[in-house]
Amino acid sequence: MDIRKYIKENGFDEAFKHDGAICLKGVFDTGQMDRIREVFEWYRAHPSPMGRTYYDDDDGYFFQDGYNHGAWPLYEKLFQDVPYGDIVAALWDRQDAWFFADQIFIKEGGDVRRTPWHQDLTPSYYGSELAVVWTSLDPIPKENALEFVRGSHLRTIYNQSAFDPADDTRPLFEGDLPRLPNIESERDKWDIISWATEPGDVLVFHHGTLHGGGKTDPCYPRRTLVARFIGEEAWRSETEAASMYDREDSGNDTALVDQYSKYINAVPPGQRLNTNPSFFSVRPLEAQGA
Ligand SMILES: O=C(O)CCC(=O)C(=O)O
Ligand SMILES: [Fe+2]
Repeated sequence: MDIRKYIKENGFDEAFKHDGAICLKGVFDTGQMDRIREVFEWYRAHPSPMGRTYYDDDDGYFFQDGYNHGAWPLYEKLFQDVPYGDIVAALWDRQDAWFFADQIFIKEGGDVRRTPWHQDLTPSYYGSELAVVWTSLDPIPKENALEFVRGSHLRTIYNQSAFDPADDTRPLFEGDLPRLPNIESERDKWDIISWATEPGDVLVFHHGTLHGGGKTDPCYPRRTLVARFIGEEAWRSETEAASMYDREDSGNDTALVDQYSKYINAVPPGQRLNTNPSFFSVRPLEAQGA
């Protein structure tokens, strides 16, 4: 498949700009999904100290891990076989992209509640070329899908969610960021978009887009490999990434945020994020003549 053509002809680049979330259908073939599964399985078998479960009183299993530096060489190899770079570069109308962060999510083994609404962005960086590529190994019906608030990446940056079972909007960070709105209790007031997906489909969203994950049930587990990217238009702001964190009761989330803050804080304020060589270059396969 000519991904750049598919993205242009269907206006996904414009949709990404305005909506902050898109769904590309059938872009990875079964061989490429096998490669994604290999990375996912390695990652699952080698969790980082930041890996943690949530909502342990619930029936099912909900695990998340991120900034697992041991996984980075596997991601780097994956991008030689699977055209992640082509997707994000085409969405930004660029020839270059840089890897920014790894992550996995597992929801399986029973009923697992919704993932609270949140953004993946903090005020320490910003830009139009920030993309999360979200690929599930499992088919996902619309009622269980990851959901997005259309256009929210162009508006307020909220505090993040502490994933408190009793209060989805309880802030994770100290400081004066606005608290997350209770989107779930007033869904009709928000322009929510989502898609049923099959393995091979890919969701791409801006780091600043409000998103929340649907529940899962025993028939529909959700195992997801996430890759985050930055482009030329991705900037370090004046805000220190770690300065606002509530260290008292955020559990491993604080360690996770600290870990990725190191990479962001290594970039001087006002500079492009890609000046940090830790964020390795991911050339589109097409540009390499593949
Ligand atoms: O899979 C989920 O439920 C949450 C995914 C998410 O928050 C993310 O990919 O950033
Ligand atoms: Fe997220």
